Amino acid sequence: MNTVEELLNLKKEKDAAVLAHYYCDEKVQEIADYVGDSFYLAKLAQTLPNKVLVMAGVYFMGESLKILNPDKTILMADIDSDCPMAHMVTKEVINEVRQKYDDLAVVSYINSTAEIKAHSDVCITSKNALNTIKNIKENNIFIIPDKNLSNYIKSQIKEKNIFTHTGSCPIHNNLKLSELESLIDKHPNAKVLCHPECSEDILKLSSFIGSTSDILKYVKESDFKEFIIVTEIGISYELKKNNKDKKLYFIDSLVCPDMKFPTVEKIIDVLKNNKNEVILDKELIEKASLPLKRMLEMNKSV
Ligand code: CIZ
Ligand code: SF4
Repeated sequence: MNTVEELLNLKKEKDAAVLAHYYCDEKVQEIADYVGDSFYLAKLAQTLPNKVLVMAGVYFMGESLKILNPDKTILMADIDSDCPMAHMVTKEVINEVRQKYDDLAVVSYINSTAEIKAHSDVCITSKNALNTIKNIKENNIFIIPDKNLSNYIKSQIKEKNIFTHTGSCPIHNNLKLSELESLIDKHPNAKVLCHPECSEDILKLSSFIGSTSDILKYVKESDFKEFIIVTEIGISYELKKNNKDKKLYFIDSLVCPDMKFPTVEKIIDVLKNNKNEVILDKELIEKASLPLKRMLEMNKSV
């Protein structure tokens, strides 16, 4: 039996589906039942009939699946896949800010731990951040943990008092301006599409700023033929698959090691042995589900 057959049999036997993020290795994206960003996957999971979901992505994504689907078994393809940014803010910081403002909404980027979500009012992803924040009734908005995403939102929404935390994605934030500039020099006609986790210097050079799925949509629908893609390199799999007539240039250094931990072999092993289950306390699930559900409710049409 080959790997694909073995996986198919296991999925049938366990009533399981495999969900993968766009940043995963292409072999994983190839065998996954569903591939997407964290917003899409979180929404989708609620509609899936399967008892077991294997998450090929980082830990906060598995947590979000569990929080929104407490009756399902969520297995991490690799239990060590974690997003460093998710741990860059503490509940003490949130509590301090809450004491300073009455009219405050604490908005946590989905790249945060379940505990931080439980202390937040609403979650955002890079896909729905602008729509969500525009529709929040509070005037003071504390966005955690990503300073780059927050500063970008701040530049787009002037009517709110938005303040930011200090966290950032070590991959997107560390991209050197010179690396992007040299790619632009080589391909001066290319549109530059950037993820909002990039630093302000990088975003200044962009023709478009958006989430992974926004970037995918932009390239597919655009009449332009050349694009420089400034986000994690794993997105190249989906982009190349759908845009054979277009020239796409990627940034070699934009690699998230944790997103590459899941492999097809690990997914098989996890399913066979019921390994790496995401277990969360019932009270934590209840509290953390509120901001996630609020996000979904506020973005029904997005
Ligand atoms: O929200 C996600 O899935 C992440 C981490 C990035 C994006 O822009 O899709
Ligand atoms: Fe976290 Fe950055 Fe990796 Fe995304 S690319 S999972 S934000 S470390």
